[in-house]
Parts: sequence; structure tokens; C-alpha cells
Amino acid sequence: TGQQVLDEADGAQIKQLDAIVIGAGFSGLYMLYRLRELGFSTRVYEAAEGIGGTWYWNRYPGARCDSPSVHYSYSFSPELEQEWEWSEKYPRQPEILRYLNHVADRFDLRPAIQLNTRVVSVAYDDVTERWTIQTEQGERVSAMYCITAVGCLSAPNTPNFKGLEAFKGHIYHTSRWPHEGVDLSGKRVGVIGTGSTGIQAIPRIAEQAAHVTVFQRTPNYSIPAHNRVLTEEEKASIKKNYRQLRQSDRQSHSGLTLNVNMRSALEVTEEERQRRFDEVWAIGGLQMLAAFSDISVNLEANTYMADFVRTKIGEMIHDPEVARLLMPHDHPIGSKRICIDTEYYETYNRNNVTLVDVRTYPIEEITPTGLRTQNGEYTLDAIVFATGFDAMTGALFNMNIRGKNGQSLNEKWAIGPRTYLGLMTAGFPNLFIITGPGSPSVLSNMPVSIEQHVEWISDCMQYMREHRFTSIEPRVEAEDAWVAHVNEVANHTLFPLANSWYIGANIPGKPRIFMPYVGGVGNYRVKCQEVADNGYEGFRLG
Ligand code: FAD
Ligand code: N01
Repeated sequence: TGQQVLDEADGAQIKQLDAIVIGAGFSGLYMLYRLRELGFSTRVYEAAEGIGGTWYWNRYPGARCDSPSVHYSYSFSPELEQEWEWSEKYPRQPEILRYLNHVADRFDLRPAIQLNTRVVSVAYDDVTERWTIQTEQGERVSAMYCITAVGCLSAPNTPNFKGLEAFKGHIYHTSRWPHEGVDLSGKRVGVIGTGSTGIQAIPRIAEQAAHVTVFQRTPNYSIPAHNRVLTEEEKASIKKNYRQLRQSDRQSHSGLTLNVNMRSALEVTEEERQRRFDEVWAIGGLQMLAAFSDISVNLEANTYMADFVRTKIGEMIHDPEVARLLMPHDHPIGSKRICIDTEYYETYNRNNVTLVDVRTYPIEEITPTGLRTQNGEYTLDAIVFATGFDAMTGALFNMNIRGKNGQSLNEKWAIGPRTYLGLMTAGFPNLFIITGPGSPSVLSNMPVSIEQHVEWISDCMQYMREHRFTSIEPRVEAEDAWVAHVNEVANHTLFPLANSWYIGANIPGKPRIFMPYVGGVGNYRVKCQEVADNGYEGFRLG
């Protein structure tokens, strides 16, 4: 699809499209599907050798999602829902990747996806009012619309430790895990990082390696997943009830239907509180934070739960000093992404696992034979970086996006991202951001948020076509008001109390701004719909 025109400046052939989509994960695939259905000539550019995004890249041992499979899937096709069968409550990475590949085949999406193609610049032309992307290979493509589907957790963060290049063993980043797998048997392995990824990977690595040394800077709260194979009855019941389930996910706070207790943790007796905590611990997973209505907003309520989890950690770990080190103490529970594990804490009872506190004694350097902290040296054959991502803005900034008058997105957002509804930013007409900062995105079960964004964007493009508009961008006042609202809502919660990647604290020099919108998936959806129903209120259409 699309046609070629000659570039006046250098005579090169430039493909002309209606829409360019960057990224072929959950977001890019559905965006392509919708735009193709609506008859927009569209092409997807993807840096990886395969589709799947997060699930293509993150192949570390133990990788799986912690949204239940039935919720962590597309809802747009009832046929797809009926024919696909999830095997486990929380599917492993290969299963999710298989699912996304199935979607690409089933809806014949591959012909419009160009793999192995990293976009390195995205520029708006004030005269033609079109976007031109340039790929790493030098190909240029022009379109009226550019839609970024580059992921909130796709730009890996590898701390620049002194001596990194001199290490004689192997270095791995969990999100760039070799496809052929890694045989760690008999190896002395160091793992840096104890976020969701480290917590999933460490138990599986410990089963293989001769010895695992975990370098922990901040202990995290982790809740047991209690993962299991889905029974035939469960599968049948899920398939029967998909419509209600999806509807309820869309209206929920987190994009995931949880059994939320509407009572405050402060209004019940100590016994009742304990009983409820025991109950949710036994269920496991994300249900934990729904134990009471005020866990995320009231520090006293939150502390009750945090104390409960610390007690559980104490009960699981044999060595009291190791238990003390594993107990989170510097942030409220849930103010960083809560971790969900399978045998994480128990792993520290193994005699081939050592926990090293690099908060008190920071990592000084990687040596040719291992790693040195301020109070010890560790000989290692391999180092695993489970050090996360330059979240939410990293992948966008890597593309050198320039809007009207050549304004750089990186400069516009230098002191924090500014969007209207997380969907667009003023000065960058016809550039849509899927799950951008200022939308619920990473605070939600993401397929629900992704579908809502994709549908809003494609509806908007259709509306523009029907009403003969060629340009849309937020009004600055609407953007300012939305940014203020995003901050205000966040300040009513305990989220700003943690040094999390939600506020950019994991990347040295990144501005400290709470990036996602914590107002809830259901409320946010209503707000976006109202904006559209009022003729795209807050946007300038031209
Ligand atoms: P991604 O899947 O990140 O895809 C973005 C794609 O864009 C990538 O393939 C990337 O290569 C490509 N790209 C980026 N920049 C460029 C460029 N310049 N040029 C070309 N291509 C580019 N969410 C949940 O809701 N529940 C979970 O349980 C859950 N588990 C997760 C587990 C892990 C290990 C991680 C890392 C994330 C998890 N997430 C989870 C979040 C997850 O990222 C989203 O659920 C979802 O997969 C995001 O899809 P996406 O298409 O928006 O982005
Ligand atoms: O990354 P993280 P992640 N020296 O940033 C440490 C999703 N996800 O890949 O906390 C020493 O959370 C850092 O320490 P500190 C999910 O949304 C979901 O684990 O900054 N340590 C931290 O311990 C998740 O939140 C699943 O002090 C350093 C770790 O590295 C998001 O992805 C699974 C360091 C990074 O933790 C990111 O998770 C996996 C340094 N210089 C991921 N720099 C599910 O199952 C960093 N660290 C849903």
C-alpha cells in the first residue's frame, strides 16, 4: 500500500502512506489491524527480528506476565477469544509470544510489518504537514499520521558501571536475553536488580547455576503468584463469560477486575484486618492491593499491609539477617510496581544463593573476574542485569522526534513529559502516542489500555477523514490543565513517596515527575469518550 514520490531535495524515492506505526507489540499489531479495517494505508516499522514487543525481547528464565491470561489478551475479536486457549493462570513468555504471532497470522498482518527496521528520526514538515520517518538503514517514509507504539518498558537501562567492558565473563540484560537460551549450569552468576524481573528470574537461575549472588539495592514487596494450570471447567467458563469480563475490566480502576473490598483498613478490628490479609495472601497476585479500599491512599492503612508482608518475609526466610535485608522499608507497599513471584523468598534459603546489600555498600566496579562493592569482591562467570528500563519516555526520546518549527520532543519534555490525555502533545500535530505518559498505561492491565487508545486514535482519524480535517493537536491550555490534573491526582495517593521508575528515579538525571495517570482506567475511558463526543474538546482541528 502507499505510493512513492520523489524527494525534491535529493531525488530519493519516498514511500507515501496515510499512517506510520512504530512498534509491533500488543499496541502496534492492533493499531495496524484497525487502520487497515478502516482503509488507511499503513505500515509498521519494528526494530526487532520478530513481532511481540515485550514478549519478543524479555526471554529471561522465569519471564511471565502477572495479569491473569484471560485478562491479558485482546478483546476485539470474539472469534479469537474462542479459538485461543490459555494454559496457565499467568502465562509464560513463550506462550504470550505464540499468541501474538497467532494474532499476526490470523489477521494477516505480516505483509504490512517491516521487521529489523529501527526508526531513528521522526520529523514533521511544516510545509507539507506530513511526518517523515527515517530508518537506521536510511529509508525514508512519509505519512499524514505517525503513531508511536514503542512501548513504555522497551528501552533497557544498563547502568554504566566502571569496568563493564573489561569483564571477561558474559554479561546479559534480562530484556535482551539470547534467543537460544543460556546454559548457566555450573556457573557463578551475579544478578543486579530485584524488581519484578529480578524477582522472577532469580529463583529460576538459582535452580541452574552453581552459585547466585544477588546484588540488591532496594528490597521490594513481592506477593506469591500461586500460578497454576487452568482446568477445563475454568477455560470453558472463561470462554462463556468473556463479554462480561471485558466489560468489567474496561470499567475497573486498573483494567483488571479485582474483588475490591470497599471498606477501609482502619475501620475494622485487628482480627478482621489480619483475616482479610491472610485471605488475599492466599489468593496471591495483584488482588493483594484490593484487600481494603485505602491501601494506596492512606499511609496508616498501607503500613498495616506492609507490616503483614514483612512478617510473611520473616516467616519464610531462615536466616534472620537475610530476612531483615529482604524486608522493604523505604516505600509504601504498592507505591512501586508490586512484584508477583513464584518461590522468590524461599530461594534465599538455598545454600547456593547469597544476598548482597549494595545500598549500604554500593557497587564500585565490574572487574575482569567479577564485581567489587565497597566491602567485598565477588568472582563471577556471568552477570545478569535485571536493571529495568528507561520507562515511558526512553523509547520515544531514542527516536529524535521533531514537531512544528523543528521543536524537539526531548527538549519540550526536558523537565517532564507534557501531554493531553497521554495521547498527544502540543506542537506535534497528528502524532499519536499509545499508552503515553499522562495515561493509565503502566498502572493498568495494559491490553485494556492499549485497546482503548488504539480505538480512540482510529476513531479520531476516521472522524477527521469524514469531516475533512487534516490536522489535530492539543491546545496548550488543555495540555496544561491535564498535566496539572495528572499531578494532582497522583498527589492524593502514596505513589509519589517511592523512588520508582514511575517518577523517573531509576535513571540518573531524569526529571522527577510522576508520569502515568492514576485516576483509573474506567474514569479515564469516560473522559476520553467525552472529549471525542464534544468534537474533540481541547484539541485544535484544522
Ligand atoms: P512493547 O511490547 O514494548 O512493544 C514496543 C515495540 O516497539 C518493541 O517491539 C520495540 O522493539 C519497538 N520499538 C521501540 N522503539 C523502536 C524504534 N525506534 N523503531 C522501531 N521499533 C521500535 N503489562 C501488564 O499489563 N501485565 C503484565 O503482566 C505485564 N508483564 C510484563 C512483563 C515484563 C517482563 C515487561 C517488560 C512488561 C510487562 N508488562 C505487563 C508491560 C508490557 O510492556 C505491556 O503489557 C505490553 O506488552 C506493551 O505493549 P506495547 O506494544 O505497547 O509495547
Ligand atoms: O525493572 P525495575 P524490572 N545499581 O526498574 C536495580 C514490568 N515487569 O525490569 O530499586 C544497583 O523495577 C533497581 O534498584 P532500585 C513491571 O511493570 C513486569 O524489574 O532502583 N541496582 C531495581 O532493583 C516492572 O515494574 C513483570 O534501588 C540497580 C532493579 O535494578 C517493570 O517491568 C515482570 C541499579 C530494576 O527494577 C520493570 O521491572 C517483569 C544500579 N545502578 C517486569 N540500577 C510482570 O510479571 C537499577 N538497579 C508483570
